[in-house]
Amino acid sequence: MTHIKNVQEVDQFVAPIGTTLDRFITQRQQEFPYAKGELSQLLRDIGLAAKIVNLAIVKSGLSGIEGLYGEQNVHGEDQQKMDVVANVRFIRALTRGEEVCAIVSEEEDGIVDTGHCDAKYIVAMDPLDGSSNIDVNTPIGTIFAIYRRKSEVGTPPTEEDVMQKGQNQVAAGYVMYGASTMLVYTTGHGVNGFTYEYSLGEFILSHPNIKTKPSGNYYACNEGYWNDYSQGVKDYLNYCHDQHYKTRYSGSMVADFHRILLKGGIFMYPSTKKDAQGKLRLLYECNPLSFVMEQAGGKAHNGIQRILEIEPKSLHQRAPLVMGSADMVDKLAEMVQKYAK
Ligand code: P6P
Repeated sequence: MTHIKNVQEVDQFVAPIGTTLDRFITQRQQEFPYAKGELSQLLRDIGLAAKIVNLAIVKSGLSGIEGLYGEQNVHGEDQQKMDVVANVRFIRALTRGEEVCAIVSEEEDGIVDTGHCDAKYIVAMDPLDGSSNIDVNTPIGTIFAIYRRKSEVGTPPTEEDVMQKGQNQVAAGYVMYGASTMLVYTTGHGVNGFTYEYSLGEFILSHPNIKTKPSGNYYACNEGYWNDYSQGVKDYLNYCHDQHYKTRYSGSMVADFHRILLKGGIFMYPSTKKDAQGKLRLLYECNPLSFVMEQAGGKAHNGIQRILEIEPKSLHQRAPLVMGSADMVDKLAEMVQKYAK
């Protein structure tokens, strides 16, 4: 048996490419003895849709795809053209992949039945979060949660299939379309990040086993709503000021979340006088990012309980959200609960 000659010597110009998303998924599938490949294929379908949406985003300034679509979504929010494009791209990729029986999307009023009654999985997604930032070239993102259906395979999907607690997620993650495009996800065994290599058209493992810090000095919160926040939240924000923490709030949650995941810190979208349940949606924004944050050693709370324990009552239900470094989330909870007694 001969060995490749001079591997060390030539490594500097034939350095290994690294692990592609596809190879990583296959390797990890072997850790699930009863896995038959459906979840693996579903993750590949998400990777494919992410590449297609990424292509549209990077050309958006030249293709006229920026700006308003001219309609509102179920939340009464003006849809950007890219919201609609991303929504269609992900629904089409997931439907053609045949591993998903139903989809919940921020851009769809009701449950999307893919017609694949034999599929085991449900996807809840925000196809393009923060899309109003696309015209100013701020990073934006796709957020996704994957659940196993509760109803019998072979039957039409039900509302019970999609209205599940976040702790039931089998996988969750996000795609960040930023300076580089990254896919970050968990299947409940840690968090791994992949960077898109355009020349190969592949996501390559770049951030294995991501762990956030127990504490940090970044806080992400829209202090423009100061007058609407509870006294507990105001006390915590004053604490951040006293600690000389740095505010990093872009109006694009995936970008703010990614910083906190890698560097430590806290993200807050609390309840306000106007919106007692805040703005962010439980099923496809709070739950998936909370799952990722907890898997990276952080915490995610609504001021009273873990986000992942909240029992959903409606498809587009909102939840106040605080997530990030465990010590910082605990400190905020302590300050808020002081007023709850
Ligand atoms: P506000 C984007 O619309 C989004 O859902 C999140 O990405 C972001 O963190 C938040 O809303 C920004 O909301 O009220 O601060 O403009």
